[in-house]
Amino acid sequence: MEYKNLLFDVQDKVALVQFNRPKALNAMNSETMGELMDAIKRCGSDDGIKAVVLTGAGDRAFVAGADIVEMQELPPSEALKFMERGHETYRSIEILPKPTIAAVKGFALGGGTEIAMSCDMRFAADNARFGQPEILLGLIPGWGGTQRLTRLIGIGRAKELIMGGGQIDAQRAYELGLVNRVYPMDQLMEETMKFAKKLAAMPGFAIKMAKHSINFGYELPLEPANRLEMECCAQCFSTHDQKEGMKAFVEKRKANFLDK
Ligand code: CO8
Repeated sequence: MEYKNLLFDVQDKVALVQFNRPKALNAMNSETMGELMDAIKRCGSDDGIKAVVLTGAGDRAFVAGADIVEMQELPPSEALKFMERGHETYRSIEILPKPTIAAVKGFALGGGTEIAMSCDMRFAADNARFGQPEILLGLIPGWGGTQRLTRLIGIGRAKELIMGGGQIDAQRAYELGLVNRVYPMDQLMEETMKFAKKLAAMPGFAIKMAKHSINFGYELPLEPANRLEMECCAQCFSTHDQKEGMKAFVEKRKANFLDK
């Protein structure tokens, strides 16, 4: 698929997916949503890709939300379809069996904060702005914001942001646990790519099992969640990389992981 609104590049086994609609601050329209879904499928099926970074091209925006111009006249049935496509796409990011990092420069509002929250980690530039301002448009978050934000920062703080419609800066997002790291703008991409390449060099099956156990265990009571963890960990013992990792430790040398 040719992309009109995304840039797609692979560097050292890391896919760099950049939202690129600068005139609309990378607002998410239905065309971009289709391209994003395609890009995520590509990341999942290409064995040469071991980690994914999502970011906005330029410095002004990650994604400034759903495209308000496109959605303003939608009847509820069409709005629902757009929401379902968004949920499907964002969920495909969340459960991609490879690590994902959102590198946020500038505005990540509404659907932009929601995409970032579907990634495993969020690294922010010091100019990043987060928020769920949908209330100011007479609606509520529709791509997972009421749920993922609540799980990430807690119910009271999520209600404050969603009902108040305010924006927070990168430092506040860090304090709330919404972002993992904050960097000066000119260091964000270098540091994010460095960490993504580190993840890409990890034993891929163990990475997949860690993500699976966290994602699917998180909503379970502790007992079955711990059982899921044990089963995921036990499966790692079937891999070359587990044997190699332990052998290398015993032989006091660097492990040579083969991703199998
Ligand atoms: N949609 C469409 N166009 C946008 C959007 C957007 N979300 N955000 C910015 N733009 C456009 C502006 O209209 C403007 O276009 P133009 O130059 O043609 O006038 C251009 O981008 C630059 O924007 P500004 O001039 O406004 O730049 P500022 O620096 O003054 O302000 C802001 C930047 C604060 C980001 C401001 O543009 C803004 O508030 N944008 C809207 C943010 C927002 O409300 N986002 C949430 C949208 S709703 C949502 O995401 C709900 C998802 C639920 C799914 C529902 C599915 C049906």
